[in-house]
Amino acid sequence: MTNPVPVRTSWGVSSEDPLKAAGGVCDRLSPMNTDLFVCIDHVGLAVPNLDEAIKFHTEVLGWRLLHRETNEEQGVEEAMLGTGAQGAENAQIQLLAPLNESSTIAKFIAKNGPGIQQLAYRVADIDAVSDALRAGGVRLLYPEPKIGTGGSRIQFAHPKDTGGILLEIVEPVAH
Ligand code: V0V
Repeated sequence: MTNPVPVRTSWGVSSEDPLKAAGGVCDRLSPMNTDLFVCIDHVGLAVPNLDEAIKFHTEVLGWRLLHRETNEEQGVEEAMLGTGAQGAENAQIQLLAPLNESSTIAKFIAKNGPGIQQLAYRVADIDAVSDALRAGGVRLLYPEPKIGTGGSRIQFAHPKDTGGILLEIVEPVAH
């Protein structure tokens, strides 16, 4: 038997691989532990006025406007912002303004005021991740993914099943 190699973790130094040490717990989680989540794609902010929010993010915070579009189905006018270098896996900020009064963003602002509305994870295969989430008892909002920013495929998990966060999963358009 070989000696265990010390492993540094955020909670200290263990003499054993923490995944092995967790044993049965990791075995049970293994279907979800397959790196299907690529990175944080974006954080979505509900804003009452898109132009004003873009102005604040570009002129005061120094972020760059990368993309702007209207998504009628989702009831939003939106903008994506990134930092200077903006590597492929750097998270973006998504500004979401309501297109009309029945928009989910209008309802969110009426109830909570402007602020963080969603957290979006990028995934490699949205169908596989949707299956895994459903198998884990998470309710998804749509039977099939919808079209999101730039033609991506998007799906949402209900906040009641994710610890109070509206979780979006995004599969970008393949290039
Ligand atoms: C509602 N709740 C939230 C929430 N919205 N909790 C955390 N974050 C949010 N954003 C809570 C709310 O406080 C209630 O809890 C409960 O869920 C039910 O809320 P509700 O107000 O009765 O329900 P609705 O009618 O507002 O619907 C909520 C959902 C809706 C999540 C179903 O917002 C939705 O369909 N969202 C997905 C689509 C979306 O957000 N599109 C805009 C972004 P209590 O009070 O009962 O405890 S479009 C986009 O992201 C694009 C295009 C993209 O990324 O590409």
